[in-house]
Amino acid sequence: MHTIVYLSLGSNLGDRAANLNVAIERLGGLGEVVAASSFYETEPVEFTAQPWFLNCAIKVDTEKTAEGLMTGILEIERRMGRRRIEKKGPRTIDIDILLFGNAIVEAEGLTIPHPAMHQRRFVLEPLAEIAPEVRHPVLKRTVRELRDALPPGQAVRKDNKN
Ligand code: PH2
Ligand code: MG
Ligand code: MG
Repeated sequence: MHTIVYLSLGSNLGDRAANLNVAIERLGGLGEVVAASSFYETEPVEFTAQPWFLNCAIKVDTEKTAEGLMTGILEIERRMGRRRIEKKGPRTIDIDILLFGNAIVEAEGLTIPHPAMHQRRFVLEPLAEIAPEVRHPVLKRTVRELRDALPPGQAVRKDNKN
């Protein structure tokens, strides 16, 4: 069975653009990457005392289960030198599953849709570039509607270098 999934990628350590590109290439081993947003310079949120991030969103057509995809993602993060020292702190790469088809998953270590995606401009701005009409299966709002409903704040700028 094929499922269309949307992932959020972020990096704020080392060569951030190279890290995103390597991650996108490796995610091609877990399915077909059918779309990728631009890269965006984004202000850190939640844990703010850290460098700015480069974020993007991608669309993947996968035959894996959500759990199988998560296992593959954790392996890619680990191989790219991700060290979980501080929750939400600086990282070479972070790959989050935003949407997995219309699935609603509440398992230990895996919640889909991503529980904070609708509050984060660094997620919704890149996602709206590639999937404005996709509907959040719990909130029943499109990505564009969720993006437009965000309160002001959380600086996000399209990075024209990438
Ligand atoms: N990721 C977080 C916490 N804060 N801020 C930005 N701008 N971009 C991120 O990817 C990010 C964050 C936790 O994963
Ligand atoms: Mg994250
Ligand atoms: Mg993560």
